[in-house]
Amino acid sequence: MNKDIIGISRDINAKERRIRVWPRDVEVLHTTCEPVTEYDDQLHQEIADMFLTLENNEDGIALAANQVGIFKRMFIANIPMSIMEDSPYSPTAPSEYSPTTVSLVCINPKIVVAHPNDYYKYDEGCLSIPGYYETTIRPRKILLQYNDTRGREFQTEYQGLIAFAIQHEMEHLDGKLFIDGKSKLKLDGIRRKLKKRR
Ligand code: QAP
Ligand code: CO
Repeated sequence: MNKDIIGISRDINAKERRIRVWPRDVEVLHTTCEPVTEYDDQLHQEIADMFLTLENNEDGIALAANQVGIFKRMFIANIPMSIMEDSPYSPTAPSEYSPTTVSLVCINPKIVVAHPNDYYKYDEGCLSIPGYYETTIRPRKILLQYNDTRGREFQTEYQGLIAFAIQHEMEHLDGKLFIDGKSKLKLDGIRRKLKKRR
């Protein structure tokens, strides 16, 4: 994580946090996050903790606050360019910062426009449901409004994998998982599959 780029102090000593997993921590994962109003040191500590946690989890590319027990409307992403075969993902690509990874912190995110009739297909997974994947489609292009780490407001258009990740993370903030709404039979099957893997 480059703290200068995401706008938080270099002095923060990040701590790894435990990623909550389904079904054990389902209550936390089903908790709706609250809007961020204070852009203070505590918020910056939590963001640094989230980045360290994501970086320490192999194959993790995005993380929502409630996945580590923080009930604030924010998520981060750290997406390797190598899996973003559909670049350019955004007109404001920070490629001059890091040629290999796209990092993102979105606070109080709101989708302003989800372009209709154009979908992106990806093998969806979740750090809170490790070992389970399912091919899913989501709108390919979104216009996102969000605040940065100091509370400044932005609107950016995203597409492809990064837009897919943003939509997945925003559902976390509303207490939703991508397996919610599936039949009991299907959920039992997923549960069994996850248990076997441990
Ligand atoms: C959400 O997902 C996402 O099952 C972030 O064993 C999903 O970082 C964004 C992971 C799809 C874009 C496309 C999952 C790691 C990580 C696993 C993740 C696992 C290890 C998932
Ligand atoms: Co997830």
